[in-house]
Amino acid sequence: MKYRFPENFWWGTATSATQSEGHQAGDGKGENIWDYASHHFNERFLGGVTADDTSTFYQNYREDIQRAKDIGLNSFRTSISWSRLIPDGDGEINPQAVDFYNAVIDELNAQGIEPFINLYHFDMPMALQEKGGFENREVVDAFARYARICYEHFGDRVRYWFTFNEPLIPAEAGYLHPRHYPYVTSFRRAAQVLHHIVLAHCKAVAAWRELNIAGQIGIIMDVIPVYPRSDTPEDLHAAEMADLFYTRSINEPILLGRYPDELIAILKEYDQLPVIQPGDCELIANTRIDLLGINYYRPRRVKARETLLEEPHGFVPERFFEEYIMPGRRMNTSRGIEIYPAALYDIAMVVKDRYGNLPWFVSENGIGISDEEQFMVNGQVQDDYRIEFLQEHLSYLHQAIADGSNCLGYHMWTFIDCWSWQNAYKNRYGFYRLDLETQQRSLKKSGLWFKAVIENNGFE
Ligand code: BGP
Repeated sequence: MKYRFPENFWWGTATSATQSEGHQAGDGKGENIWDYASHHFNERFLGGVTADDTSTFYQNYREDIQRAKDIGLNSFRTSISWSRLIPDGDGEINPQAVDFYNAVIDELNAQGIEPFINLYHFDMPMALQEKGGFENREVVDAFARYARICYEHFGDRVRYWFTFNEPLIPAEAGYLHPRHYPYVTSFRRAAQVLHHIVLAHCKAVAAWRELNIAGQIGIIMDVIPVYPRSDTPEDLHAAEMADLFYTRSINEPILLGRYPDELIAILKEYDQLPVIQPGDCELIANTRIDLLGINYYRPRRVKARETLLEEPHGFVPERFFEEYIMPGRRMNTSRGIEIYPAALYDIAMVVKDRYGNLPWFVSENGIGISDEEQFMVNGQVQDDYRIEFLQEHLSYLHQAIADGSNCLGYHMWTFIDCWSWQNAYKNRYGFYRLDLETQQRSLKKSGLWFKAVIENNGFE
């Protein structure tokens, strides 16, 4: 076989609670920012589709886990909904949520599918958002308490825990380039949110270690590797700045135990430093994870700014660089992003060389396509483009492993077409197609292909 993967490689898929559970107001669940925003800022969601009726995993988890088994997945990531478990974020525990997550975890284990459980996937409880969300330092402790409650209830049956999915995004999308509630535009506030997320991660890791749970704890990072337009000093500097603000700013405190000195110096110079209290840096320095997940979707092509950027809302990192679309590159036009599989190799080498060859896995990678029904033949989506996408990315991953990368698995985004943060159901990512009207699931051609990959632990 041309591409054979290591023994016990994790073959799986990823999803999140808000995007798949549905039943958002049911069985005692509290409101989170997506429930709130998709009703009160409905125009920001494609077709006005709310988070209410996502793909009904809450009601159909048993059948869906059977579907996961049917295609041979050996691991499955989802998240716990903070506001389902603790409706106001910091008070009483909802017993129906405990029952639900117990049932999901037990069902996965019974089917021989390893549950990978993430604690925070963009879904701040609304009651805590009203107190400022992660801008408020008290919410850091509320998160640590929530994490501990999860470990206490489910820790005996979950071996792989993750504190956050894409920890930069709630800061960047919520407080700088507004795509997530509370739709704020302020670098300084974004920086404060990010610092508190880093602390929340550290405290959640500490709580897990205190409980002496068998298994591993990690985090899931969104990596957008940066490629300069040319090797002129200006373009190289622009690329360094993009990397500093949007990758190293979060990867280095989490993976190397400190913020980059260059970042702190720039934030001081522009008077944008968040409040960092005594003891914070020590906590960050003393926190280590066991396992890293990396979500990869696209590269970031960067060049030096050709014109001065207007900053009506104050400082933005883009004053130092400009992103551009490189002519002639392959694009996923449904999402407007470049398809660049070779980046997966580059990412693997960064983990190996810069982050101490930490064990890691691809925790999300996939292709979102609109109007997939046009590819339906006899009830099955013929998504050859997805098969090609996966083949190419996996072949670079295979090469990286051959070159010493400590990569343990590959999780595709996503299992069943799911709701998304702004595009709702426009772009479909799943191995299973979801018919929104009937909620019926049907396996796409790529799902069958992936099944064969898992059976053979590789492909030709
Ligand atoms: C990742 C998120 C996922 C998922 C995916 C696809 O960044 O972790 O939750 O949504 O992106 O992106 P989108 O749904 O916006 O196309």
